[in-house]
Amino acid sequence: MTGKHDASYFDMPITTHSVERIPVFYDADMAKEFIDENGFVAFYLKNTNASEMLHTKMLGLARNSEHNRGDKRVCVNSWRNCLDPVWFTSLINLLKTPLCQDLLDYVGATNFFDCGGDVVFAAAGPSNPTKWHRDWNRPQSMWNISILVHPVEPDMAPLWLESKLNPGNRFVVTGGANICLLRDVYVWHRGSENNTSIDRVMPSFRFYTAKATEPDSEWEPKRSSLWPESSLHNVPVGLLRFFPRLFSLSEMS
Ligand SMILES: O=C(O)CCC(=O)C(=O)O
Ligand SMILES: [Fe+2]
Repeated sequence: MTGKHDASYFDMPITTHSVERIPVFYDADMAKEFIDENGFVAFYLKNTNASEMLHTKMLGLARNSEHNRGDKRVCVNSWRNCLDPVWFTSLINLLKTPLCQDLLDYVGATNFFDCGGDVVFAAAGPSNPTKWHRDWNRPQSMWNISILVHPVEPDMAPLWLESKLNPGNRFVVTGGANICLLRDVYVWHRGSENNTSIDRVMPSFRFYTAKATEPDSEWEPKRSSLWPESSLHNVPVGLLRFFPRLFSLSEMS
């Protein structure tokens, strides 16, 4: 486990009381309680082969991209990914998982934003993402769901998170394939080193709440990456509420 050898471990002026592997929930009430306390929660994706296909797709994408997050680290965030059937199928598969829908409703993150996530190639050392940070300047406005598409061990660049209400409690996102992590991107987190010979692939999907569009919320610079209306098509009716602009279009027609 990361410790004294990792400088970023000491970046925050907070005494660390505990580090534990993130618990994975099946029960909605317990999951919601965990979110209230920590600002994130892990749950299981319905088991399909979507994860396997997404793993291959995302790794291919990252291998053809520049290392834009530091040496051996690639972020592939883009709304365009969802024009690809594999990404799109994975998104639908995620949204069809009842616990996932329930939790997105609970936190009010029912508007799809974009998808991508990071690949941390084998033997990737420290980089900016391995320092403690927040992704947005406002709480409860953007929520990210990351999917473990392969088992992630403690030395395979897992994500670290700090509890919202108990900052001394830290959680490491390790475990088997099909574990999903829902997190408020305002929660403190960091990546870690990959000390294995296996590439860590962690696709993610982002959803925004009404709060995201409030003034001074960094919304304007981010909204340019929103999926354009003209590209929205073939979304199953039950899932339309996650695509508000398409929903208003279909009501008009
Ligand atoms: O993928 C990682 O290990 C860290 C990425 C990160 O900080 C993020 O996705 O916001
Ligand atoms: Fe981040």
